Amino acid sequence: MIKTRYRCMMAMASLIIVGSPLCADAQRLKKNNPSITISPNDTEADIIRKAAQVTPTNAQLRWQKLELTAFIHFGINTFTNREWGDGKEDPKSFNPTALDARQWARVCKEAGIKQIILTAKHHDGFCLWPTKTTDHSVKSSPWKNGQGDVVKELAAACAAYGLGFGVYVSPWDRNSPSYGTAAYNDLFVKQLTELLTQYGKIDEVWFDGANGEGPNGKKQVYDFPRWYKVIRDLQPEAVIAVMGPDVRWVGTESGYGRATEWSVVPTTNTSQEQIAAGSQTNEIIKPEIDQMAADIGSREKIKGATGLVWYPAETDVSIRPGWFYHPEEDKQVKTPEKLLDIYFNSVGRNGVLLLNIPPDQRGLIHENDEKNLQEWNRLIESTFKTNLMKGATFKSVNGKNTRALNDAKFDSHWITKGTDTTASIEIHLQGPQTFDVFSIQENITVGQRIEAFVLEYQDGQEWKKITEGTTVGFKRLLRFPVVQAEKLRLRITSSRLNPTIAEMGIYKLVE
Ligand code: FUL
Repeated sequence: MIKTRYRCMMAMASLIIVGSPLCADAQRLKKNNPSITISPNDTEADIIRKAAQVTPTNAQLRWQKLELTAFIHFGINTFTNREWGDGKEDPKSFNPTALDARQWARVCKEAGIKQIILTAKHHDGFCLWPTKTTDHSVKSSPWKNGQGDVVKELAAACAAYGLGFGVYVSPWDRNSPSYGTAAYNDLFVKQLTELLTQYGKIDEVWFDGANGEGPNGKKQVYDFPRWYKVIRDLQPEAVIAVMGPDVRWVGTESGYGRATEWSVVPTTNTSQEQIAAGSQTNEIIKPEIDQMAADIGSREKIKGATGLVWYPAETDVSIRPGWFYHPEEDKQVKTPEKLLDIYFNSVGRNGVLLLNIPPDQRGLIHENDEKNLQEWNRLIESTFKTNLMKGATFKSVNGKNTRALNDAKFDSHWITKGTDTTASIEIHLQGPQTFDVFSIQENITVGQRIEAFVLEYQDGQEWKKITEGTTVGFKRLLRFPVVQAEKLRLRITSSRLNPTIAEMGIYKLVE
């Protein structure tokens, strides 16, 4: 007995980074289980069960709960009216006349956005902070006589408005003479170090994959493992996105995630030995998956994996056609209705929305963007203000803790008893209600499990389908033609392990 416990404790200690379902005690005791190994002896059923027990790290959970985040694309391109600079721009062209980072933070805050990521350096290599690594930065610009620091101003504004703060640092640098050589990786480490040590807490570091040729005609070999380590050492609570191990790109720039969106994905680039070695060397595993594939985590996809990793989707899109501000696009700002559709298809599809709002040449978010964001926020807030399921009575024969279904607490949950992976919950509303939105959330701190569900209403003696879905994850939102009913039934028809529900609700869309 003592021996078994000792073994479990040892397993936990050595597998903190990669996680492993080696023993049940360790499973129960461990808080996070962001990756799991698959052994050659595992059956398909074992793999499915393991997938259902992969859970986010604390940083990933914090990030997922944000739901709405913003990108600020701002830099030399704002002044040259381009999307991609070539690095030959004169720093003197950077000259915002009324830059006010507090306005950016206020507009975002009022739109319900919880975190802002700034393009500290885009592909043109121009740095928005006075870096010691190059003169191609704000310090060579006329803005504030070369004394300004956009990163500092936005970090302070985010802190003042209670928003998270992150940096986009482009690995591709079309200005740096060392790009294409090993020396560039050292320069990049210096730039990262400045950004991660001089501006307080950094919540997200965003790496794009673009990779061109340097002055020597060679493509840069990016030293991502080294860069990840710098970030883990200096800002251990930050998530590293897209070309990083914590957050994946949803695969399009349209703002629309997949209807079936798994946060657990297979690794095949890492052998079991590598994952095991990683636990000793703190190696960071980034799953090499095709982020654009239609299916990334189904039973079919995970059955040949050597490991399983929590790797959730971030859905990025710009409020305008371009990522940077262009005056000719002032009338092409996405409407509140379009933004609402994006909300339902990003946040409502188990993703975090990363909405780009590019400031103009004044250094301000344009009035048109602000207006549409305010109206978008009104639509969301007023729709989700009243949960018409409140006060309902719930009946689920094989479920436990029905009280948790709408106690407005994400960390409590309803779950099936025994080994049941399907369930039926009858919902008796407080009188007939009129609604056209269904919201459901799993408690992802125990894993993502639900694979299929149906929502029905009772019409006389008959149960009629309102809507249905596949994955749930952190949040699934569904819209449908208006229904009036007093009795509903949720049937979970497939799940990888005991399904959980953290919260549930029905709402009426507000116009
Ligand atoms: C892309 C970049 O090339 C775009 O300019 C933009 O920054 C977008 C978010 O990522 O890959």
